Amino acid sequence: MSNKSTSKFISLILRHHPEIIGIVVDEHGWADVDALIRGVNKSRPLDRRTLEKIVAEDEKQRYAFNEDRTKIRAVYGHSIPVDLDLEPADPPAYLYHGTAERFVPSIEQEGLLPMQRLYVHLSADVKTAIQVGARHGKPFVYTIDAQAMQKDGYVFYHCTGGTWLTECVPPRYLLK
Ligand code: HQG
Repeated sequence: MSNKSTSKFISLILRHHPEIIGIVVDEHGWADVDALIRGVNKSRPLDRRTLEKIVAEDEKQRYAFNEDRTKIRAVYGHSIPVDLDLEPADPPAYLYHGTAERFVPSIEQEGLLPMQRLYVHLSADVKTAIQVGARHGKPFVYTIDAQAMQKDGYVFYHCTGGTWLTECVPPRYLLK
């Protein structure tokens, strides 16, 4: 089993379904590292060293350990209700959101909504946004007037790794 596939499985557990390996995440999204390793081992091999490598080398910095490295959480992407202790941050003038072409009519009407997740996820660069959109079909990238949103009182959060979060993006801030 590749580290990439194990990483996807860990994302699924920490963001959406800790119960599938019989673990819990606390209200801040933290799971016990030993419990995670034990749980993952029911279906695929994972040792501490490999987990450390997956976390350290993840290109989007999807995971974080707590200070004493006994706990781990996903940095973004959750559908389970967790408080990630996010601090509001000043966004760049523009952010990007990659979606699939087929969602465009609905997005034009409603703006960007978090759908199954806690936040709308935005990218700092177009290349990443294209990759995010391509997960859903033929990619379509929106440029978001983040500066105007912030001026109007919308709050942004910056995750390690270049992902930005906000609660919604009304249609008037979507530039083409
Ligand atoms: C779309 C991955 C219709 C939205 C990525 C997206 C990201 C609407 C889909 C992170 C809509 C939800 C999240 C509306 C939004 N009508 N469709 N009003 N508003 N949508 O997977 O942003 O690689 O929940 O455009 O890189 O694709 O796993 O969100 O297409 O950072 O670490 O509804 O997950 O991170 O899809 O992806 P998702 P996303 P990882």
